Amino acid sequence: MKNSYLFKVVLIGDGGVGKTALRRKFMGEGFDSAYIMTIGADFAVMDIKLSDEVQVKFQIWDLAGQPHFKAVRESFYRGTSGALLVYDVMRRSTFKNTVFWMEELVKNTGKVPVVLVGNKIDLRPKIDTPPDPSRDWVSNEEGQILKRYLEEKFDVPIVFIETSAKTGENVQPAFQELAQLLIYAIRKYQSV
Ligand code: G3D
Ligand code: MG
Repeated sequence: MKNSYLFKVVLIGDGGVGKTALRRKFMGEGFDSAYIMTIGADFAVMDIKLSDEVQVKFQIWDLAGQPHFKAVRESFYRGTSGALLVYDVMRRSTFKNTVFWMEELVKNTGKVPVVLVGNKIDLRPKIDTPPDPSRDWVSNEEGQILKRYLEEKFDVPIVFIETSAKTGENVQPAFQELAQLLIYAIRKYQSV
C-alpha cells in the first residue's frame, strides 16, 4: 500500500434522517464502535480501499442525541476533515434544515468537503408527473439544485447522492465519494 490516510468525518443532519442506519449499513456487523458519553457521540473506525495504491481510514462520528450545548458541539466537530450531511427525502423540513447544518459545520471546521445525502429513497414514490408543489417528499432534481446552492453559498466542494440505508442502495458509494473528495483536497493542497 503506497498511501494511507486517516480522516475524522462527521455525520450531521436532523434527527431521524438515518445517520446511524447509514453508518451501520456501511460498516456491516463487525465493527468497533464506542459511545463517548460526555459529548453524546458514537465513534467508529472503518477502512476504505480506494485502489491498490490508496487506503483511507475513517473515524466516523455520529451525534447520538442532538445536544445543544456549544462546548459539546465544538468537541464533536474538532479536527473534522469532511462531513456527510444527511436529509430524509420524505421530510422536506430536514431538506430545508441542511442550510443550518452547513452553517454550523463551516463555523466549527472551516471549509471542508461534504457529501450531501438524500436518504430513504426506498420510500419515495417513483412517479412525479406533474410535480406537485404541496408534496412533502423531495425529488432528485431538488436535491441537485440544493447541492449547487450550498456549494455556492458556502464555497465548499459538495457531491450529491441519494441512498437507502434500508436496501443498502448507494451506501458504500456515499462514503467512497467522501474519501475521494478528501484525497483530492489533500493532493491539491500538497501540489501548491
Ligand atoms: P438518525 O441517526 O439520523 O437519528 P436513524 O436516524 O438512523 O436512527 O433512523 C431513524 C429511523 O429511520 C429508523 O427507524 C430507521 O430504521 C429508519 N431509516 C433510516 N434509514 C432508512 C432508509 O433508508 N429507509 C427506510 N425505509 N427507513 C430508514 P425506527 O423505526 O427504527 O426509528
Ligand atoms: Mg442516530
